[in-house]
Amino acid sequence: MPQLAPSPAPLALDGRALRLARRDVRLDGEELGLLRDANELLGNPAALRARMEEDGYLLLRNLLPLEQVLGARRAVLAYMDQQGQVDRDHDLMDGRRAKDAKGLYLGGRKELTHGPEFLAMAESPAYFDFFQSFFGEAAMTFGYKWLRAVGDGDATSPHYDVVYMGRGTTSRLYTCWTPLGEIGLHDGPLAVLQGSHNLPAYQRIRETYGRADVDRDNIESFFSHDPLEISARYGGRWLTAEFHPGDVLIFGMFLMHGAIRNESNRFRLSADLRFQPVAEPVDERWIGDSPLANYGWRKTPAVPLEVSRKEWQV
Ligand SMILES: O=C(O)CCC(=O)C(=O)O
Repeated sequence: MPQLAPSPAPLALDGRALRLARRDVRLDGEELGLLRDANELLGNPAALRARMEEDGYLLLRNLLPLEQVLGARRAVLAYMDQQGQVDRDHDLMDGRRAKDAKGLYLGGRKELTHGPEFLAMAESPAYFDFFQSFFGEAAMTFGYKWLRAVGDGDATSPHYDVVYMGRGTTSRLYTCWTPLGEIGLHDGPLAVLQGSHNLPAYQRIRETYGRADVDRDNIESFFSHDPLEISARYGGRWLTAEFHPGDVLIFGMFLMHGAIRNESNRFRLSADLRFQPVAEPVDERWIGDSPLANYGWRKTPAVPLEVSRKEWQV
């Protein structure tokens, strides 16, 4: 296990406005609060599982060795630099956007995601050790790796991950959102809606939207573009944090999450990696040497969000 550094000093809930998906939210503890870390529970799998049930997520600071994360960052930026995306008036590792460079989705690009530097991070023994202990049995990860270089103004809208990967186990499959560098509040950190995983008010959403499959149903995939519309109507609280290389945010398939807008001149680099027990059924779209991925989604215009939600009555 890597050495655990103390958690950073808590941020002030100073009421500043952050753009979450398409809406300004106030960091005031009401509209948006702060994630708590679960580092004190490491080594106690029962307590970690209980915390996951309660909060819907585990924020683990310094889970991954720094050199693995920075190695992956270097590899991603070198790849982007070859395509002229990085402003080389600055150090490569700053990850500044070249003039007019846009955000890039780099998931599934095996020449990058299966290169030695990226893979050393994405399949780090630190993940396998953690999940072996958390599951109490052997863990596996998907062959497909999701990788994002988020540009200025980009912000993911709220969704459950199950709509993309719900054909295997859904109760023991976890997303590991992994920052590949410092991600401050204005650099596009992830935000989660605590309570969307277990509050009774979300039951109908879990049973309708939560049973959709983007390849079969060709839905838009996001549940809303307005995070506060969801929390005002169904309850729960949006939470975010500043992230540092080595940190990992782990959550299940039924936790609503999205991202705060990146307002910086640097790319927000992050990977989302998936882990589950080896013994559980697996969604075949994401494994093997050439994963099929989401083969049917958006091949024709997707069913508009409003139409799906009307049908689901949510
Ligand atoms: O990084 C993002 O903006 C979105 C990530 C995400 O949706 C996920 O990790 O499941």
